[in-house]
Amino acid sequence: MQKGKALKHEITKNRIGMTPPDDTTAGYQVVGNVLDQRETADLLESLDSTLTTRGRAGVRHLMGHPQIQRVARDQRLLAIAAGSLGASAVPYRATLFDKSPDRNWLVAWHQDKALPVMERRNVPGWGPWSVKGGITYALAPACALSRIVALRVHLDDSRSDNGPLRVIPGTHRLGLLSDAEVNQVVHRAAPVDCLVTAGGIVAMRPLILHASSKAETARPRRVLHIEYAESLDVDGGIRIAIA
Ligand SMILES: O=C(O)CCC(=O)C(=O)O
Repeated sequence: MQKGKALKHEITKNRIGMTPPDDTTAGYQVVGNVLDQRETADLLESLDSTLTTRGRAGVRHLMGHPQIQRVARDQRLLAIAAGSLGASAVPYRATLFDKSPDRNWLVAWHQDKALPVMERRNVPGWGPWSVKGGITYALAPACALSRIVALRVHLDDSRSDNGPLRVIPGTHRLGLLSDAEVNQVVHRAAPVDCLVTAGGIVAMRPLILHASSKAETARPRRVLHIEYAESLDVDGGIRIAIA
């Protein structure tokens, strides 16, 4: 089936099914009230006191941060990741996305195609390669990315006015899309805002088309984005790096 037709079929199926979006069909899932208020406040306090330098959109490569490691390995998060990947799910990368009045940003529609790796290896389907913040990255093939899920831990309420994540359900099944294909799909599809209160989690497949707009209010929207793999060993000796 052509990609456009596949998407239409996927969206129709979701509408007819009228089931709440789940990871298998929609490529994302909203899970409310995972961390309680105290846990969210402690995490924010710890991040505020330790991550004093932030980039335009936040801070990347945070898996070495003790409190983030603890959250990433929390049984509640592992259980959500296991729902997509099976019991071997392992966290490998953490990023803080910090959208606030001081740093108000947007991201255009895209798929997450890059994986951090231990070393460069010439394996078909992998590349181009790059280095970001001292970590080697490769664009990965769709089969490797289908064994990844990201859990976005919300540290603030994510509302329609503070630049929430927007997704186009089902698009993770379309494989790797070119820029022209992304434009085509976005043109026809109805995006969904992922709204959740602080302490809730949005699970998302890396290939789901996603974007976010600038916040229209002064409310911060901070999200800890933790990625999990079914296994750190992926393809032809390539091993995902902890970053
Ligand atoms: O948090 C956001 O608004 C965007 C996140 C994003 O673009 C990403 O995870 O690739």
